[in-house]
Amino acid sequence: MKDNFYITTPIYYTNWIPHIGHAYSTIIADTIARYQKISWRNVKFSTWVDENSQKAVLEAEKLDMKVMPYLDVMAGKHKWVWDGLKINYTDFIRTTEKRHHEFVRSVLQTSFDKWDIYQWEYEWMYCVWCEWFKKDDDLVYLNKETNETFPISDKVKVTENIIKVCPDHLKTPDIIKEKNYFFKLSAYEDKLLEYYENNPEFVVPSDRFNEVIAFTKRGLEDFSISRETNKFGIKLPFDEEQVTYVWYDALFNYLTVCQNWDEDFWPANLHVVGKDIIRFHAIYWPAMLLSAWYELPKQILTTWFFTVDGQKISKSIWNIIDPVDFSEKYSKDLLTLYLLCSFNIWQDWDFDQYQAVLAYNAKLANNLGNLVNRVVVLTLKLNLENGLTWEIDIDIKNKLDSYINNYNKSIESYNLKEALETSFSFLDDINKYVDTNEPWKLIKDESKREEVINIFFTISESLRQVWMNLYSFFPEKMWELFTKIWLENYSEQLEDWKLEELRSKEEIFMIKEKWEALFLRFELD
Ligand code: ME8
Repeated sequence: MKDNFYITTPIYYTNWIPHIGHAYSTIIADTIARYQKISWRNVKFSTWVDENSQKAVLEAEKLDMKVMPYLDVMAGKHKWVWDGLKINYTDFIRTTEKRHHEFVRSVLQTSFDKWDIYQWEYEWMYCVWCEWFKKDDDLVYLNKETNETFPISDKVKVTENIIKVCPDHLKTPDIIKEKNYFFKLSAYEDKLLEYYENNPEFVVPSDRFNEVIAFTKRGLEDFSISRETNKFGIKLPFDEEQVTYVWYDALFNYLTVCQNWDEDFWPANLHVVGKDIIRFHAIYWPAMLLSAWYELPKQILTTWFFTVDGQKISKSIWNIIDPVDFSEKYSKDLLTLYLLCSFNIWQDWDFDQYQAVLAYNAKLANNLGNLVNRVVVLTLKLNLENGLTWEIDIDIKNKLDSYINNYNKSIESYNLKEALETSFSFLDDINKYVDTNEPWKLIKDESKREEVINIFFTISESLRQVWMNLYSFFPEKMWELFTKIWLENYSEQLEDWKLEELRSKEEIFMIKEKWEALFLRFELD
């Protein structure tokens, strides 16, 4: 009986075409999903677009389009990017879908009936671009003449040229005076702290979790969940003059896709989110779920941010690195390797094409590629007959066992960088083993044939194991490999969740002809 595994990407806004930053979160989720699938789990992997936003309405207006046709185009572009990157999602959902509207309205009603949602009139600053309310402390001063910004703590006098703006968008927030509905987050403080305490791995990496806990302990404020001026969105069931925005509207998407009567995927095993939205996922979201009587997600994996060539990714430069173009220019494997292996998820970093190519050449073209070539050359010279017996080198066998152990630990804890690194470091060991044993010299001596055969099978068994572990990261290339070496139905078997079974097989593979290098080196322009 298979366990269910449910993983999600963030719910992306539609006023962007996904850029390399979005591709980062999605490729992480896709890799984890694939590993879970080949490890005998029934996987649901959802991705989405967050459509009911004021930003989308403004973008459509700018383009002189009606909102819905604009959203259709943008949803299509999102899908096009994920399909272009061969992302294996099982659900793609839009927040404008009817099933989502109905579900959100039912949840809102539940929380309203519990007195967790109440009405209040207030005046506040609001940045449309963040879709978030701002306090004075959240803003910076902007000198319109010099375009310089400086902190609000400077207590400068506001003049025509010096204005208060949102630090991320450099725009003056709107002043909003409205009667809105609020969610009683303050009522959930103790319950949340109790959940954090009982689930010490709820948010990883732990630094972010500590911030979440400290923030909660400082005291939580209720937050607004509806707008009376917006007309585009999900109408509140208890006040049709207002629409809900961002929180109920976006987050409950994670549950809308779990409403099929014949599936049971909730609670989610893993939400993958960026550090910008961790508070909403680790504080607001669980509180809203508790209010509506749902179980809480098991874990949230938080990623940091990257810049491109030192610049913050913004709409004006997003085309510089379009993930589909990039993976067509080089390869999807190069993109995956660079995103997942070069940096820890808990640090900000710069996306540098030069470094991406270097990493690919070193790890896939040289380390793995050369070893594969060596095996090809060796086996063609050996001219192997069927029915051979062989023994794996004991030292390598120990290294292999500890490698598989480490790999499993890393990938089961979603540490993809470590899973890749441990694979490449094991390949280093194998390359060293080949250098030391020099089978190409031994092969000239007929009396050493048995020894060479053992060396060959030691390498090939090691490679077979590494390939299966790399399958979650580079499925197409590994599939190509399995086919070339006559382990033809391997990919199908893996896709049929048979990783463990294949791992324990002692398999002999055949190479019958020389082939082109698997991972071609890229020259740097
Ligand atoms: O925030 N580096 O959507 P969004 C790494 N709809 N990751 C990046 C990145 C970068 N430069 N830029 C974006 C939203 N991301 C809302 C969420 S929840 C109530 C609603 C990734 O389209 C990262 O995962 O702005 C980040 O959290 C997500 O995209 C934000 O996507």
